[in-house]
Amino acid sequence: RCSGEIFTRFKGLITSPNYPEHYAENSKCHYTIRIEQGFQIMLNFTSDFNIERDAFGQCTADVLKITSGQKEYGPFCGNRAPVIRDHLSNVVEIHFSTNGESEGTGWKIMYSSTAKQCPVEILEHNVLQPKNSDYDYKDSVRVRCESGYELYDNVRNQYIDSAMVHCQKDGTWNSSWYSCRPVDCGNPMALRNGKRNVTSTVYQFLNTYSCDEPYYKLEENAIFECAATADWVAVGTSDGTLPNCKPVCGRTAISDDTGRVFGGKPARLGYFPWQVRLRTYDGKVGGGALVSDGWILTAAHLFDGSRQTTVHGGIVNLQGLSPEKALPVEDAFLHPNYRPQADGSEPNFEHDVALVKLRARAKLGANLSPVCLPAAGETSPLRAGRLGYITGWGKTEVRDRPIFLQYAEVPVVGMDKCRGLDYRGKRPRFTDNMVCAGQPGTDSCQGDSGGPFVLRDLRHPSRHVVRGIVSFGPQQCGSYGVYTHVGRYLAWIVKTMREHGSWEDEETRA
Ligand code: 4AZ
Repeated sequence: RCSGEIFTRFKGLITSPNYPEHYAENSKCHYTIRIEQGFQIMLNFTSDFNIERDAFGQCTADVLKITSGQKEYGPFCGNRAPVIRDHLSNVVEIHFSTNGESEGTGWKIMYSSTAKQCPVEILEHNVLQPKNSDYDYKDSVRVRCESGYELYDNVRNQYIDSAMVHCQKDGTWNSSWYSCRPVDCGNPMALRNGKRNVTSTVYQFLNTYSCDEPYYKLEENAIFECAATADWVAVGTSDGTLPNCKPVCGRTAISDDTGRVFGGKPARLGYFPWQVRLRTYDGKVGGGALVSDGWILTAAHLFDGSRQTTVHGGIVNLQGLSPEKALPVEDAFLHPNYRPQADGSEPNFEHDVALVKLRARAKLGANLSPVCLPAAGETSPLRAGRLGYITGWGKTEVRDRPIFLQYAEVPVVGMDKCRGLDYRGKRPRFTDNMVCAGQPGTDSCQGDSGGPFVLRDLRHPSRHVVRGIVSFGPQQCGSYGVYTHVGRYLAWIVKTMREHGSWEDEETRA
């Protein structure tokens, strides 16, 4: 009489037979609660609970058991009401059996139900609309992704703006084919003379640029983050331009085996990596010094006959020079005040300085890298006695045209030493824009013109700075030579390089 009853309402009351009077002996009762799928049942025992225990206090005499899906509760007996906190499925079975002996007053269950709830997070990095503290069966919600992520439909293989999803009977969302994918910034821009270092190109990953050391050094900010906008954005600075790999100047591989050009000795590759050789269209040869990856500092007088010139760099040996190995030249800029014949027949080397612009930036390395320019304000006469290197393929004691680049160490001397020399009867002008250097037996000579006179940078002793340009001297070499005082022309050099310092297919930077 107590079996087979099925409860289908969303809430209700179930009691043992005769409750709250004593239940019958030798009975087997079975009740079922079965409500709509997608809902779950909660059971609540009232406190007046009384089921007979056996002689050992165990639940073998009269027994209450509850099952729901895979879950089993009980056996229950005694006089303390059990507590079941779980949400059970939409079907619950209640079994109550009694034996033949004395009995208790039984039990009373109030049951209720709620819709099955879906999780409040559907996808990682999702944004839900509406945003509720809980979602029930049959609830619908619009799914988007948070900033930096995009909603992807893995079935149709496409990005979509949003999707409507539903909380299903089983408490899950029908969202399994959607995901929030991080935006992809793609490969960051390549850096000239540098490298990208990126582990991933998606949202919030970093790219750190580095330069091809030791010939280039990083300037400015080098860390970029993949932003929500799918752009690489500079970290820590407001301006988003690419960093710059700046040529490192003044590096030399020379050891202390100094030679004593005229009185010099052959150089090895890398000793004077800034040294270049110029040959003008009318056959005049001379030297020059790379002062950046695109500019050569030289003497203006080399261009007296022709403005066209061929430049070779990164070499010490002139054998096997071919036009194909030349660094293509774009233009030559002479100092605007240079006048080779200022007053009639007397030679004039005042402002004997020129810049040659290469058609493309040179790739720097151990054999080709620039010398440093003087610092701003280094315009006073050089201190007599300071030693520097002169280099060139000019005339030596034994050969008019040596094959190997020659170098020698010479001191700066007072201008009186140069003034007193014989210039084949001519009287060139001497000014503060010139430096006199050399010593008996060691000198620059014909063919060295335009080449650099470099001094160690007193502040950075590993660096060499071009302080002079081989300009002129007596016909008879071997004593003293006159050099253009580079520090006096820094403003013109910097201005010229800046005004004409852009190359095609390079982005202009601020
Ligand atoms: C020249 O004719 C030349 N002794 C260069 C340097 C010196 C003399 C002549 C210095 O190119």
